[in-house]
Amino acid sequence: MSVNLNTSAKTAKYLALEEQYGAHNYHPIPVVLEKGEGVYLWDVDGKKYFDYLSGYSAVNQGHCHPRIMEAFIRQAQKLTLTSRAFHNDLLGDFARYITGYFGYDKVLPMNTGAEAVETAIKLCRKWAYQVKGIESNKAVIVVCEGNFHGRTSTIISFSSDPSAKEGFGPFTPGFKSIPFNDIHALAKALEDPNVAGFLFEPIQGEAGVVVPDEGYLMQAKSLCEKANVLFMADEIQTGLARTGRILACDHENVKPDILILGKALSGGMMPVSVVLASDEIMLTIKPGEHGSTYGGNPLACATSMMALQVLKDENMDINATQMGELLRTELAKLKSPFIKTIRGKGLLNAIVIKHEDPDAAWKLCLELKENGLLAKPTHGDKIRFAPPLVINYKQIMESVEIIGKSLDCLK
Ligand code: IF1
Repeated sequence: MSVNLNTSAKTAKYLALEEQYGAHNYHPIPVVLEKGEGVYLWDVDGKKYFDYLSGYSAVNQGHCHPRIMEAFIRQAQKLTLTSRAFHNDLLGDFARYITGYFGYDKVLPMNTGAEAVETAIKLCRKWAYQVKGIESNKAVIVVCEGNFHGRTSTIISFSSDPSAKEGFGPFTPGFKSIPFNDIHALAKALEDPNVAGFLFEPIQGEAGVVVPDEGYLMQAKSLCEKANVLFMADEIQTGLARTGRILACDHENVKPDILILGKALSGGMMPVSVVLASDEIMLTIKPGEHGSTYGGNPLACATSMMALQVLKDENMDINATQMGELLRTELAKLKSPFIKTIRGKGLLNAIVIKHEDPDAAWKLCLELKENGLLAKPTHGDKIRFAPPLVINYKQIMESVEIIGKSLDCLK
């Protein structure tokens, strides 16, 4: 098996700077990007690539979408941040727009996905004590093994991935972990009267795009309703048309009690996240009990309203469904001995590599880079294929040709 490691002198210069002055908290594919447009990225040497990661699904609308960029630039020249010490002329419109878009009473705006997950955890606990009547500090939130909800100390407290939590203790109590896609395990966990919420990803992204059985979400929602437990969907990665519906929960017509969004909420322009819920839940948090400096800033409001609008205007959910089916079908046609599994929904897909070399997925990604397609392995043998939702038939076919050619490096 040949491994392509050649990088240009220009690229090497950038890599050296990061190595010298940046924390070593990532191991990126050795490519230095300087331009993005739609499904394409260009590196500092002018080489063009298909983006098959989409900023971990933060760029669903395509890089530098013209309408989102225009809204971002227009607002950036006017007013970017007031803090919540004062009102601004966009937060009210944004709140009305996004609550109407998803069908909730209220929105609490934050910035990163992890902050929105933390907000959802705090809301769930407040609701548990004030509304459900659980004894103070006794609330339990059920989570799933294989989850990824962010990198804060509380969130990694309930991670099942040793590399995410090793050496970061002590951990936050109040979480119970159960196997994902196991409805009996959930039913058993909900027998505990102190359970306040069930936090889940409708499809587990970092775990390697693990799609639950048909009906799992519907049954889970029903069990939570019967147990008076909040059904809390982390749609930070699966939401916003990525899986072929505006929300992955829409595939089973289940409505979360708490909906958590981030990433593509700004079309990749800036960190914007939200938590959506009913008045009964949202109003348990009183003035001064939660917030953030940038949460609900006017630039975020203007940008995300447009980012949401273009999803609908350009039917990106329908395109994700059609192009996702095409991608999985064409990958299967390769009949590669090195692909064990092809799985996904919409344009959130992954292949599982079959090879005796534990680094095969990484080496394949290096070859893909050489051939003009950027992707990255997750958990060793899985490679996520998640291009922007604006990808078209011709681009999918060209991508599959690159993937087919690159697989030869594993011979
Ligand atoms: C990294 C992947 C990881 C998320 C879900 C919350 C967050 C994420 C379902 C937190 C963030 C990012 C984080 C990034 C890599 C990527 C990721 F699954 F998308 F591939 F890590 F698992 N809920 N996912 O996926 O949102 O605070 O990052 O805005 O940390 O390496 P954030």
